[in-house]
Amino acid sequence: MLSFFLILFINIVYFIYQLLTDLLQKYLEKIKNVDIICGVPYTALPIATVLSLKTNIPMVMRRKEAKDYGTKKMIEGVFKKGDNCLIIEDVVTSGSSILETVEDLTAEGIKCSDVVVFLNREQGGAEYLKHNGVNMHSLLNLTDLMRYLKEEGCIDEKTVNKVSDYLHTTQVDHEALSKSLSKDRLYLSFAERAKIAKNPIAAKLFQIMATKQTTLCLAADLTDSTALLNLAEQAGPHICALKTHIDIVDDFHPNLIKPLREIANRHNFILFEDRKFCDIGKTIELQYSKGIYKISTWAQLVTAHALLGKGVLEVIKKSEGLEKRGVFLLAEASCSGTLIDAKYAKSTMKMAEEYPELVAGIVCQSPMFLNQPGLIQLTPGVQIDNKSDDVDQQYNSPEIVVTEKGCDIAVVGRGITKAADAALAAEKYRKILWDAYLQRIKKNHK
Ligand code: 6AU
Repeated sequence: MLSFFLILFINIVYFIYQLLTDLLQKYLEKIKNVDIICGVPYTALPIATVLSLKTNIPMVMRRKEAKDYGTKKMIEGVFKKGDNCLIIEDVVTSGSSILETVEDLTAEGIKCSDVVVFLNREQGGAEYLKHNGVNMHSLLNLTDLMRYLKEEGCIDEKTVNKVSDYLHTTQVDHEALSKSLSKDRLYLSFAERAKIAKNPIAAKLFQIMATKQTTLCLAADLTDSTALLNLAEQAGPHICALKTHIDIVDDFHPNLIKPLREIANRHNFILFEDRKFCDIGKTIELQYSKGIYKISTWAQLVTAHALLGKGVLEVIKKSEGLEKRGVFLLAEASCSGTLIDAKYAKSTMKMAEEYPELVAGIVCQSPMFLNQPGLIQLTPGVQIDNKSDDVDQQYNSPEIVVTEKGCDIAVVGRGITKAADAALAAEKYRKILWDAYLQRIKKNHK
């Protein structure tokens, strides 16, 4: 007897899923170029699974938490960067779960412009999604559902009115939602973000970016000090920061710092030493302020790894040197084969949030943080002509990093240092990056 009811139950569930996925399939015909589908975890997962089996369109799965073993990926499945993903959801109220899914998919380079939902509760979710660039298609909305149920005699007029009153009084607060959108750093201007930044160098950088109209950080990876000074002079008018690896300069002498600072002051850019500190606090303290480089006395910005914990930020905060300083924590790398995973990136982000006065931003490859407009996303691995170098570096174009990867400041090295005319190349990168930024913020200022 028990097995009879079990089989009956499974058949009913199967029948319902078949029915729902038949309806969904109709929508797939309307929405062009769907490469993959993804159900919003967890209720929509089985629906997306049945739809995937039926249509032969591959499915990816979003985890709510990264695993703490194995691959630790947030998105599981087979996909390519640039794939168009159709999102599936059962019921929509505010749309925020859908946007969380969109955020994780976008971080993997997957495009998400459409979502199909079974039931729209008509409480403002569709408008909120639209505002965030996602079109919502619903099979049914609550008003129609009430009407059908009443026509079939399942509910009376009183219940319909009750539901309708409820919907009117529980609309999603659009003002609060648009305020939260306006906090999204991708749509705020640098001038606005300068006022929000808690780290003084980040605030200064935002001001420089806004006034010089540049989001270009030059990676001046040269080994000769005269060539380094010449490059700083030529590119100076086009950049907001000059990033050095000071320990690669063959003929380094402390006397190099004075003219370098003079050029930086004259052209109004920040000196940034990409030291990528990663050691116990005491050692970093020495590496930061002692030795021949005395980084703390001239570099307003430095990079650091979060791998060994908070010690790095504690000592950079307290060491002797310049009064105002900032740190960029590295949360994602541009090279192939990196061991950094999503969980590590999230932990790095958490560490950054604990030191708002010190951390100027995050070195990363995707829009990891959206609601912290005071932080800067620094993205290396940017070049127009190449997709990779002959070792492990991977490049994206300047437009893509700004419009799709969430980059605020782009780091360009060999794209400029190897060009026949460094000043011309720097101006070319500056313009492309700036135009892409203007396009991006337009969304919020329409
Ligand atoms: O444009 P390139 O490839 O000539 O130079 C890229 C610069 C180099 C790297 O040390 C640095 O960016 N970099 C970083 C940074 C800035 O920390 C992180 C990363 O993931 N990839 C990367 O290339 O100076």
